[in-house]
Formats: sequence, structure tokens, C-alpha cells
Amino acid sequence: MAKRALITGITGQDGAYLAQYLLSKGYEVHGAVRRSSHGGVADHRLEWLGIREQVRLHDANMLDLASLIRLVQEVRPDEFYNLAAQSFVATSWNQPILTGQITAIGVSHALEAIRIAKPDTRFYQASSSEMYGLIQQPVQSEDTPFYPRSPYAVAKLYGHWITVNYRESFGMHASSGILFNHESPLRGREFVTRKVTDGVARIKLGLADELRLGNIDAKRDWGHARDYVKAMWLMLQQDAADDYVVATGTTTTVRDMCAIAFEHVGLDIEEHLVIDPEFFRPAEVDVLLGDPSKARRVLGWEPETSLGAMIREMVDADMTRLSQPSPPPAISMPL
Ligand code: NAP
Ligand code: F7E
Repeated sequence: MAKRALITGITGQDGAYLAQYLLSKGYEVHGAVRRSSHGGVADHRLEWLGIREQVRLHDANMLDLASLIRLVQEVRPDEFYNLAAQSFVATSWNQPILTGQITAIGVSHALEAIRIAKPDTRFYQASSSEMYGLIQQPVQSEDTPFYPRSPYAVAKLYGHWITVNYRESFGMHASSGILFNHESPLRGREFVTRKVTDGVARIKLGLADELRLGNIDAKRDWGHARDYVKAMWLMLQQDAADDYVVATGTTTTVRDMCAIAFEHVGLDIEEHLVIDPEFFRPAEVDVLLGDPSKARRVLGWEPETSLGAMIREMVDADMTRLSQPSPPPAISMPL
């Protein structure tokens, strides 16, 4: 019989790629979707990957424990991937309480739903390298102490430790993936890589003439979401649940990432890039660099896509989107 997976956050970047990967492995894939007045566009990433008709979507919200209990009772998943979150760091200073409710307490809701309705379900928690924040070691591994620098990172720390706690308290098969930044053509346009690739494509096509960014000296360890969702699945195939860093082991400045995008379309970065104080954060995570050796050793996982290849893929996808007869308008949020 096909294994059954339940994904919260299935309408997000990782949820879409994970659904595609699990379908390719023969899973029956179910997803939790929160009701929105924009219902017609919530599944645009699943549409982009051509899998919308192959997944079963259910009405549930991370803020509503009862909806999650009912969902686990109804779907009876073998594996539960908790990807739902208020995941944009900058917004977490504007909406710190909502971020805590979804990104922290939402994890407790998911774990309680499993504990009540089907305790043998294997659980994956989407933890984050943002938990390292003000880094305590130059290269971050599973043993590096955390020092969160945003309401988002504080909330993720709760989600991480409550996952560890349910594993230790109730013997649940609950694993936490400490994933470093991962991107793709399906990344939200508020995140810096996609803001850059969308912005560069607009400039190339004459739809804009500048790209406004904040701290371009920040460094990140960027990988491809398509590669990273494989690590999530591998964690749940292990006999024992555990925590793993998933990263490339290479770090790059925002400036250099941006240069790759401009170069790809033959534009001069100096002519178009504008530094705008509006995009600086109240507290910054200056540099992140992960050590994925445990994931490599135990899971046999390797990143397959270089930063350069990924940024070029993203620019090409944005050029295609923006060349359509009615291209998407520029992002309107002040983010
Ligand atoms: P994303 O694109 O922002 O997707 C977030 C998902 O959560 C969306 O499907 C969203 O639904 C859903 N969601 C938000 N609030 C919800 C609620 N109250 N109830 C139900 N669903 C809700 O994020 P992502 O990049 O795919 O990341 C997936 C997960 O990994 C997140 O937990 C993120 O924090 C974490 N993470 C991401 C990275 C990264 O670099 N991408 C790195 C480490 C950890 P809507 O479509 O309705 O908004
Ligand atoms: O920022 C700098 C910004 O928003 C990266 C989320 O998926 O990864 C993501 O969080 C860096 C920061 O991602 C702009 O200050 C400069 O230093 O793309 P980002 P993030 O904050 O690292 C982690 C692992 C997660 O878990 C999160 O969910 O880029 N930066 N100028 C800018 N960032 C943005 N967004 N916009 C700018 O204009």
C-alpha cells in the first residue's frame, strides 16, 4: 500500500517541492491549506510544478488545534512534515505575536494532534539556521549553541526544542532539520535571492531601472530547495529520529549572489543597484555557514546544485514569467 504523507505549508516553496518528490516516490500526498480570500492563487506553486491534481488539499490552520486533530484522524498519515510558518524574518518584527503563534505554538499543535490522534506518525520539523543568529562558532553544526536574533528565530527555537522534547518525553519519531537558506524559482519574491532575480529580469526587460536592497554584506549558505526536501524525507526513513544540519558548506555575500544574476543577463550591477536603509533589519544575522557532515554521513545526502546554477535558473524563470502577455506586477509590500 502507498505510504501517506501529510504536509503543512504545502502551498509554500518547500511544500511544493516536497509534494513533488514524495509523489515521485509513490506516496499519497495530502496537504493542509488555510482558507484565504485569494484561494484561487494559493496553489500556484503546485500548478507551476504540474502536480495540483495529484495532491489532496484539506482545510486546516496551524492556529486551530482542533482542525489539525481532525486532519490527522482523517488522513492517518505515516509521515507528517510540518513546514507551515510565518517564515519571513523581516515581517517577524512587524508581527511578532502572530509569528510566535504560528511558528512556535503551531508546532505544539501539530505534535499534540499526532500524540492524540496517531502517535506512531513520523514527524519532521522545519527548523532553521536563523536559530544560530549571532553565531557562536564560525561553522555551525548540530552541536553549535543557538543565539536567535529575530522574533522568527526565537519562535523557531521553540519549535526545535518542543520537537526534541516530544521525542524524549513520548518516544515519538520526531526529527528536526536545521536547514540553511534554500531557494528556487518558487521562492517568495520578498526573500533576497528572488527579489534579486525578479528585479534583474525586470531591468533587463525594461520594466524597471533599479534594484533596491539593504545589507548586501550579509553572508548566507545558499542551496536549492529541490535538493533540501530530499534530506527531509531521508530523516524520516531512519530507524531513530534525530536532528540534522542541511547546508552546502559554502557562504557568499548578498553582493556576490546579486552579481551572478546581473552578469547572467549582461548588465552592470553598479548602474542599477541602490542601497536603501528601509531594507536594513533591527538586528542582523551577519554570516551563516553550515557543516552538513552528519547529514552526509548518516543520511547519504549531498547538495547537487551550485549557487551559480541556481541563480541562473531563477533569473531564467523570472525572464520567462515577465515575458508573458500579462506579467505579474512588481511586489507592492514595503519589504
Ligand atoms: P514559505 O514559502 O513561506 O511557506 C510557508 C507555508 O506556511 C505556506 O504554505 C503558508 O501558507 C503556510 N502557513 C503560514 N501560516 C499558516 C497557518 N497559520 N496555517 C497553515 N499554514 C500556514 O516557506 P518555505 O520557504 O517553503 O519554508 C518552509 C518551512 O521551512 C518554513 O517553516 C520555514 O520557516 C522553514 N525554513 C525555510 C528555510 C528556507 O530557506 N526556505 C530555511 C530554514 C527553514 P500560505 O500559502 O497560505 O501563506
Ligand atoms: O535575507 C539581506 C538580509 O530574507 C537574507 C528564510 O527562509 O532563510 C530565510 O531568512 C539576507 C539577510 O532570508 C535585502 O538582511 C539585504 O541578511 O532572503 P532573506 P533570511 O532572513 O536569511 C532562513 C534560513 C529562514 O529560516 C527564513 O525562513 O539578505 N538583505 N537586502 C535583504 N533581504 C531581503 N529579504 N530583502 C532585501 O532587500
